[in-house]
Amino acid sequence: MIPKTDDQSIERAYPEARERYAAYGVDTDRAIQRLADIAISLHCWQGDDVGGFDSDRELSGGILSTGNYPGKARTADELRGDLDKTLALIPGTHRLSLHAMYAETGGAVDRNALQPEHFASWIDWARGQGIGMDFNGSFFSHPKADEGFTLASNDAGIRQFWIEHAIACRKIGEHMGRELGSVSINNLWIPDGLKDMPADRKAPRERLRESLDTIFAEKIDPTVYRDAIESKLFGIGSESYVVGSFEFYYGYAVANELILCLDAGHFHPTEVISDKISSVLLYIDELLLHVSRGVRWDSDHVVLLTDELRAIGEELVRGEFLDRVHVGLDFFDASINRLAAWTIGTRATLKSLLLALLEPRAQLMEFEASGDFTSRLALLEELKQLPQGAVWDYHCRAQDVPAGLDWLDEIKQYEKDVLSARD
Ligand code: RNT
Ligand code: ZN
Repeated sequence: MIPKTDDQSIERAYPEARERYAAYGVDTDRAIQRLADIAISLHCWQGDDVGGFDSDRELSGGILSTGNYPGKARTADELRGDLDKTLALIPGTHRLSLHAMYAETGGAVDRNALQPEHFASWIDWARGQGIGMDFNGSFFSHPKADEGFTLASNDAGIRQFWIEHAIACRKIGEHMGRELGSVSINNLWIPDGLKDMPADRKAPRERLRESLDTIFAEKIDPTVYRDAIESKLFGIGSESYVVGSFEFYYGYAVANELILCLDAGHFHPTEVISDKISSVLLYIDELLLHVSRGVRWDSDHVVLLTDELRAIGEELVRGEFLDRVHVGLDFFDASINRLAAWTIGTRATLKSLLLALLEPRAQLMEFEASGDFTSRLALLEELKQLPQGAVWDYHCRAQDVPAGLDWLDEIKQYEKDVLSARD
């Protein structure tokens, strides 16, 4: 049985929690106020297993969505309906990260010819929701990506096609930013790489650099639009070599003043992005995160409140980086209810930020500065026992969204009323 929360006990528990935290010098009211201002960019592609609407092709590009849970969105209207429901279950005002392959063209327009008008319904929807939008070029699940190479291809025609796509995406992102009055970040990720040992690691990287130089040649007003580039270590079918590695894009981002995108699943399994944030932000202005959860590999499992997610939240808060780091999500699980996947992952991401905002930072810093590592460790461990759940529930109710697990019933109901009619 899943217990329901009740507003009275949430109201009763909060003042007590506030007092417990106050004893550590932490102001819970301020923490939830700050949390309310953080926008997470929800990825449209959890809603339909990275399918998109511009073709019926299988997902390609070395990423894989597994599972066949019923009720997947089949049209843009269905996906928007699912997002409406999901956004109503998450405290705060967030954003939508849309992939180019979700264009509403009826499949009649190829990716290099996409125009802002093909996203008019999405922009109207976002305006209605009062949210901003981010964008992503789609360099996979397309006949011209079948050889595994796009912007780094040795075929000039293929390269040109994807350069045109990337440029079209920049214009679309700029349009979104202007229309919605909120800076739009356009992230570029390409799958280019090789299954087995390359003889030449250099030439594809030179070609990629040249393609990017062409793509980014035109400057766009940074108050409405920014470019991000996403690195990767390996993919399915690109186990031995990925052209757009971390070093490649970090260097390119520094040299060209672009936003770097760090995906939590794009590094060696014991390597964590939480430790990279404070280093890369010494050399670049802004970061985009793809918050994800790899299980043994870049499996894009639904994000949970793991140690690493908590460490990411801590870094953003402790380093005072919240205004320089854009938090986006990137996971896709087709084995569970897709709205629940979004809800669990986004709520977990927000919880990690709340926990970080509830840290007695001054005290921890003082222990560290005085070399009292014993107290630092003891305090960090004790903090896990404080009534964080009471603060979270209170925040959810104050934001008029379900507390506790109450959202689950709503999703089950939606599954009965809406999703079950889809199969
Ligand atoms: C792939 C990258 C990329 C994609 C999305 C769909 O490994 O993480 O961000 O997941 O663009
Ligand atoms: Zn990603």
